[in-house]
Amino acid sequence: MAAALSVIMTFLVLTHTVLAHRQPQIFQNTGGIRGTSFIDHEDTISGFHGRTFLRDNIPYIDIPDKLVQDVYYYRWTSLQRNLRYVTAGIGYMCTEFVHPVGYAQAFGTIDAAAGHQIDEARWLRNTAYADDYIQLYTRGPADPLQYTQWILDATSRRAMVTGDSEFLANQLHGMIRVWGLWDPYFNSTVGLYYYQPVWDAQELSLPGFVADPGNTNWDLRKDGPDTYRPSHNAYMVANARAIARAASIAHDDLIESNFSRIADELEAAMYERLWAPEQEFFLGVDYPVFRPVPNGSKLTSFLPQMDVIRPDNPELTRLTGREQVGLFPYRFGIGLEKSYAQPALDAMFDPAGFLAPYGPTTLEIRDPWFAATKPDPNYSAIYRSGVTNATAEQYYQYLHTYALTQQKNGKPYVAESHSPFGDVWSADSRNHSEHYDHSTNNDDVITGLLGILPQPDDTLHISPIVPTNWTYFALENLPYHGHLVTVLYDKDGLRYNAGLGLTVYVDGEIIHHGEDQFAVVPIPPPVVVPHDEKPINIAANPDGPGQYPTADATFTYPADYSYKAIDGVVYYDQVPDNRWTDYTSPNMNDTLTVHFARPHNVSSVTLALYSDISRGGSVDLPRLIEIYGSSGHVTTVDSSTMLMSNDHNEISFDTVETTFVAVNMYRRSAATWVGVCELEVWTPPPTGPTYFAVDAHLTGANTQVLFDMSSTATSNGAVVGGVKADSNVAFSGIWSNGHSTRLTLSYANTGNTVVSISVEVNQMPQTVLTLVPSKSKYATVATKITLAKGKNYVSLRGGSDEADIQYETLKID
Ligand SMILES: *[C@@H]1O[C@H](CO)[C@@H](O)[C@H](O)[C@H]1NC(C)=O
Ligand SMILES: *[C@@H]1O[C@H](CO)[C@@H](O)[C@H](O)[C@H]1NC(C)=O
Ligand SMILES: *[C@@H]1O[C@H](CO)[C@@H](O)[C@H](O)[C@H]1NC(C)=O
Ligand SMILES: *[C@@H]1O[C@H](CO)[C@@H](O)[C@H](O)[C@H]1NC(C)=O
Ligand SMILES: *[C@@H]1O[C@H](CO)[C@@H](O)[C@H](O)[C@H]1NC(C)=O
Ligand SMILES: *[C@@H]1O[C@H](CO)[C@@H](O)[C@H](O)[C@H]1NC(C)=O
Ligand SMILES: *[C@@H]1O[C@H](CO)[C@@H](O)[C@H](O)[C@H]1NC(C)=O
Ligand SMILES: *[C@@H]1O[C@H](CO)[C@@H](O)[C@H](O)[C@H]1NC(C)=O
Ligand SMILES: CC(=O)N[C@H]1CO[C@H](CO)[C@@H](O)[C@@H]1O
Repeated sequence: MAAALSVIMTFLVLTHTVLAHRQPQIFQNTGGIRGTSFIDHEDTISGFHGRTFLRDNIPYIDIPDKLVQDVYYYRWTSLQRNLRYVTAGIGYMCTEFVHPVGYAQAFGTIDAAAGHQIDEARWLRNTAYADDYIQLYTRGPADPLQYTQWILDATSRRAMVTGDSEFLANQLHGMIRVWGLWDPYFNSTVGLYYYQPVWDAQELSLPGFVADPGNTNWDLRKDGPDTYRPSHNAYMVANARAIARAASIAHDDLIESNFSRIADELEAAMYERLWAPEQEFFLGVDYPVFRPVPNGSKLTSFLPQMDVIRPDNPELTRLTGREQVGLFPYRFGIGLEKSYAQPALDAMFDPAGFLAPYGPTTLEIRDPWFAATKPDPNYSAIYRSGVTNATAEQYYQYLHTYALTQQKNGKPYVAESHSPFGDVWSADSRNHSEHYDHSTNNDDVITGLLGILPQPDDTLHISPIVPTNWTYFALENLPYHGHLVTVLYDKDGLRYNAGLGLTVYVDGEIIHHGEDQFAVVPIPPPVVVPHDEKPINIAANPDGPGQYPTADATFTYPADYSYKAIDGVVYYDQVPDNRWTDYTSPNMNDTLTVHFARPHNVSSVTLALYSDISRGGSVDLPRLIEIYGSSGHVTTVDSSTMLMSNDHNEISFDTVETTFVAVNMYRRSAATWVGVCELEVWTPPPTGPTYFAVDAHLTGANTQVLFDMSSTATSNGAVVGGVKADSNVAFSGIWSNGHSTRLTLSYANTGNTVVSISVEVNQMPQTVLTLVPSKSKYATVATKITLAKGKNYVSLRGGSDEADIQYETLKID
């Protein structure tokens, strides 16, 4: 491959018609940042749908191993399928299953996967994905206690990729709140955390078999007894260190030293209690006691004392048997000394240990309870510690095995779990497991194989772990500290024509050249996109019909669903399904309409157009599209404009004020129909001081948008009504510089009772608003609140079943 350096703008605009083929405005403020194009940016991704996302977001690679490379590109598409736009204000999250499962928490979140997902998403150019997702945990309603997790650690390490350390510092108090939720599962005598293995995302793991050897209690066998686990405790050490780091950036010495001490003590307890010298491994310890078990996020049921092998375990006897979770601590920097790391490494390469054709296994193969589920290699930490005899070839062997595992029918693929010995997924169900997102892969390629070690200061560290016979590799347009970094290694200089050895570019300029594969290079200070300027999608609805925005269509194929066009999920597969189509419609044109609760100023519509015509289906691009709003016809996109199938098409027009956007699509022929995976309407975010209650996320059996012509807050009289005891009117995306401010609620209370409403800021109750009866008029009530720096969640929780309460606006000034 020979390529000349050409400088490209990151916000690639492909056409100058009304169609701008890009995520709207995302990179508007990165001003002047440029990358390189040694790798063919189109060819590499031509086999995938949703190429605009890939082009705008992913770092490209070029390596001698096609299998690892193909899986790398596939994994960006599987991540994309799992990115869900929740609602304006909240922004993005990441699902573990593309169709959220019943046990998922708020908006389909499952915290077990979040650390992996943040580790992957931190390498996307659009920082909104991970910013929003992190804040859904630190400030929003996502549940960080359902499963064990290392979200705080991932948040801290991510800041070393974005260079946005202020964002990390701003999360400090939210991180401490998340930490504190785990207090009930800490035994201070032992100095460790415990949980059931099933909630450590390891159902059917060794403790369950040891506790139920006779297989008489399936739940116990599947879930396992409470156990002090090396995985969970390592996550907590890493989470505590993340808090200490956030505190250090925030110049809060007390919190920093407190959490450094907490981390050190927890780590010391791990060596003392969980390291088994006789088995040379980190092991779990049973903790069979009476304690509440989580049921979803709620502590509702109690697990009886279990009659296990050790009915009570005062001596803290360790399990016999080495599990894969004993390999996890190294990833978090724990056990990186020869006496701990060498035996772990040896076990990974022992055919009776964890080594398998599609390994590592979850339990040693020699163990009588041997069974296997999810792969999760980490080896780079042990390799780099230099305390063992690990080789780059061994690292590569595991990475290649991992890529070999992520296959189905000869193509990259991920489902829930894989057999260690056969080329078969052991958990993979149709319309459910596809593109399962509960593992790290691309972060391993970037930080492990290709050796980018994120740093807190203005340096770039390159330390690849590649086999000695590799003569080339490239990592191109990697976002790092708000710059685009390209790393080329070309032993003989023939592949990239950019010289022999290692060449490093930052924003299109050569900043380093050397023969060695290793480098530490100073780079310019971070460039951070202001968070409060990121556009929002006002069309997304996380709840389905019953709340605004709503979607309807003049015709919908019975197996499709107009709501799918505004569910925030974008992927173009036939199965799992995610679309509206008018397949079988008798009309030559059909109209898909999204209705907002109140008028908005709108200047574009982005359509993720579905087509399966090249996959044997009958849905094709529209021949012509007309857009209508409240004031009539807005624009027409005719055949002179190239529409892209299975991708985003942004249609821009002069701003109109409207309560709906109607998209009238004409079929190309009598034998083809039209389809939309997602209809997005991106607008600038509200900046206050006034926020409309009808824009908030509403929960409660009766809580909904009503139209009250006596309200003048909006021109269509939209207000929130049905505010009852079970209500939560949750405003998100309220921006603040982080200080005390006045909150004024405009409401009507038509009952005779005084009603108290709890005001929660970022999930913490702060104050109470007293809503005195206001007859049929709207009145205001004010209070002082303290907001955090950046985006805030402000919830008005509660109401009254006796009174009729309506909300107009919240004013923050
Ligand atoms: C350290 O932090 C923990 C967790 O937030 C808190 O409970 C404890 O009081 C703090 N200790 C000190 C000395 O500040
Ligand atoms: C969990 O809670 C739900 C609803 O509160 C209840 O229906 C279910 O039985 C509970 N499950 C367990 C295992 O306690
Ligand atoms: C903590 O662990 C010790 C030692 O196993 C045990 O005796 C004690 O009951 C545990 N404490 C709680 C609160 O469970
Ligand atoms: C590393 O040392 C172990 C003994 O701890 C040995 O079994 C193994 O073969 C060595 N590996 C390599 C790659 O030299
Ligand atoms: C796939 O699952 C979704 C949600 O679970 C369901 O609505 C849809 O009908 C299913 N589709 C197929 C093709 O089975
Ligand atoms: C490196 O050597 C291994 C083992 O001999 C071989 O399988 C592989 O193809 C070689 N790779 C390259 C890029 O030459
Ligand atoms: C088809 O387009 C015409 C012209 O814009 C429009 O009046 C009609 O409502 C459309 N039909 C449907 C079913 O959307
Ligand atoms: C739309 O923009 C106009 C002009 O800036 C402004 O007067 C109007 O209030 C805006 N409408 C809405 C709903 O924000
Ligand atoms: C392969 C893998 O999971 N890599 C991780 C290993 O651990 C280091 C930290 O010690 C992480 O940065 C890597 O992402």
